[in-house]
Order: sequence, then structure tokens, then C-alpha cells
Amino acid sequence: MKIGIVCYPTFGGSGVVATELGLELSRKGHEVHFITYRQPVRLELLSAQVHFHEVNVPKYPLFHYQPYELALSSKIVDMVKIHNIDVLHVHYAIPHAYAGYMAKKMLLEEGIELPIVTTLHGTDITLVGSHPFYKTAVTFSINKSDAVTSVSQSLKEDTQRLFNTKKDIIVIPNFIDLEKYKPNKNKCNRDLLALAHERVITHMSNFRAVKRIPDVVKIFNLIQKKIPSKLMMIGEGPELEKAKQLCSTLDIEDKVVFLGNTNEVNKILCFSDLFLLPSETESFGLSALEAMASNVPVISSDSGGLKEVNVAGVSGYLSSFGAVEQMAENAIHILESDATLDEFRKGANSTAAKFDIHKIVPAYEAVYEMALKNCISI
Ligand code: GMT
Repeated sequence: MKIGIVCYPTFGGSGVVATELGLELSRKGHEVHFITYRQPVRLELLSAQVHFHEVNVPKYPLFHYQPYELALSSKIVDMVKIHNIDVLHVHYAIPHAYAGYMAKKMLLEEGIELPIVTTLHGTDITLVGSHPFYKTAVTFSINKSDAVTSVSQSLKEDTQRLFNTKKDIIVIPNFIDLEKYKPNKNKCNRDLLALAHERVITHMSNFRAVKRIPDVVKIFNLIQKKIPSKLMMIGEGPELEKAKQLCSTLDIEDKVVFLGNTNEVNKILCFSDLFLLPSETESFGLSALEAMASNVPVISSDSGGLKEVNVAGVSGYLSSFGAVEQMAENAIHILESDATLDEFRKGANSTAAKFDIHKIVPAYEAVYEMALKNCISI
């Protein structure tokens, strides 16, 4: 099959899922065409089976806002015609599902049928998409997609509630390449960042308010009072400075390392002992799954789809968001003894195995087949 993939090329989870999916599809023999404004960060390899088509938006002084959807839908039409793309898979509804629908309509004028598969990732529904300024267009785009998938049951229910849509939404959970995260496969440079007797605690996100970054620092502060430890903060975003200031106020600056954005998440997770994800909302929590696949237990909130990923007492613990003290107590319980930590490491690994890339990707292939079969002119 020839598959077009539209996604955000940045460090966010939806872009990572789209990229890893495209790469796996190419390994399975499909021809994959990424259509976006920059080469996706995890797309290191372009090959005969993997192509990248850049969307350019020429600047014009009249435009206060650059018309990205227009440029994207034109690019989709051109690429479908040149490369005979069979199906378009758009990740993140805004504005990709909308641009996909416009491309579909333009292609139809030329007698070309293009099925659109839309994957909902989270904030496109729970935070941004349901905003009154966007809701009408997002509802329209969801209803007009040939197939809609969501990354968790929780996100499916949120979509049905917030958008009052009758559209059938297929749940396909996010997935992980277990091989890539096998701790012994990765060269661990633990000694550079922590002392032998210290536990290593990690957080990774885009540092937006929804991730509750101050809670990450507060939880760590309580842990380090009982257990010698270091905190690795991976990522960048609007709450970064606030986090640094809080570390200074709590006088723990020397125990917290800010590593910025990285493509080598597995090389940091391989020496981590615990992962913190206390988010206010989280449709799935891909970073928690990446940690679990690296044998790292997770202390998370019980928001949204996290309940479908992190299993209490097995791969970690879950609490209501904001329950900083309880999260710290659970973390200390896991970290206090090597035997308990080992049990949770095994539990994290076996729970992650449920999301093995080889089990999940066939579900997307089945959706493409179905969309191709059912594709009707709307
Ligand atoms: O978490 C973010 O803010 C980034 C966002 C994205 O679209 O890149 O992540 C969402 O999609 C991920 C991949 O499906 C999910 O694992 C995240 O849980 C989801 N984020 C939220 O729902 C807040």
C-alpha cells in the first residue's frame, strides 16, 4: 500500500507515534510518504520506502496568520497525484483532518478517491479542539473522515462526550518497539549524572501546564529527603523556567539535571529507576510507556488514558492529579528496597509488552483496508 502520513514533526507524542508507525509500515513493505512542514524529529532515515515531502507556506505581508491548511491540502493533492498514494493517515485533528478533507474534495473533482483516516491524540480533543473557536470545524472533520481512531478508550469517550458525535471511533492504543528500549541494548552513561548510591528519577514532556511540572519537582523534593536521588528532566516548554526557579527555591538545584529535548530517550531511561508523570490530562501517556519498556516503573496521575497504560501495584502507582504527597509516598515505597524495585521493574516490562509494536500496527493496516473498501464520495 502507498500511505501518506500527515503529522506534527516536533517532539510531541503524536509526531513520535506517527513517525514510528510510518517506519514500521515501511519495514512491512508499504511505501510511506510523510507530508509535513519539517522532517519529523524521529525520522532519521529516508529510503526508497520512506519519503518526506515538505510543506512550505510562503510569507506574504497581507497575512496576519499564514494559511498552513491551504498549503498542506495543496501539497497532499499534488503528492497523491504524483505518487499514487492510496490512503491518507492524518495524526492530530487540528488542522490535519480539515486539510485532509479539503484535499479529498479537490481530488474527487479529478475522479480520484482518497480515503482519510484520522487519529485523535488527546489535546486536539480535550484541550484545543473542544474550544468554541475550533469545535465546529473539528466536529465536521471527525464526521467526514472515512475512519477515526483514538489512542485510548478514555479519549474515545471524551470525543463522544465533547463533540456529541455518532462517528464510530476505533481504539488503537499507542505502541512501542520493545527491542529499541531493551536496557542492555543501550549504552548507559549513568556515572556521568548520578552517584552509585543514588536513585535516578526521570520526567519527560513538552513542559506545558497540563503536565504539572511544579508537581514533578515537589514530588522529587519529598523523595530526595528520604532517598538519595537525582532528577532528570527531559524536554522543553513554557514551564521550564518555573521548574528551574522552584528547584532554586527548594534548594535542590544540584540534584536536578535539565537535559532539554533529545532523540535518545532510551539512553537516559536505561539508567532510570522511576518515571514521574503527574499530568492533569493525558490521553495515553506515551512517555510512560517508553519508561515501562525500559523496565522503569511509573508514578502517574490517574487522568484519562493513563489508567489503561500504568497498572497500579504492577508497573507503578496512580493517584489523583495534584496528590503530590501520595505520589511521593508511593515512589518511596518502590525505591526503598532493591527487591521491591526489581519487582516493579519486571511489572513495568511485562505491562509494556501488551503494547508491542508488532501487535498493534496490524490494527492500523486493517483500518486502512477498511477505509479503502468503504471509501465513498462524501
Ligand atoms: O502531551 C502532549 O501535550 C503532546 C501530545 C501530542 O499530540 O503530541 O500528546 C498527546 O498524544 C500522545 C500520543 O498519542 C499521548 O501519548 C499523550 O497522552 C497526549 N497528550 C495529552 O493528552 C495531554
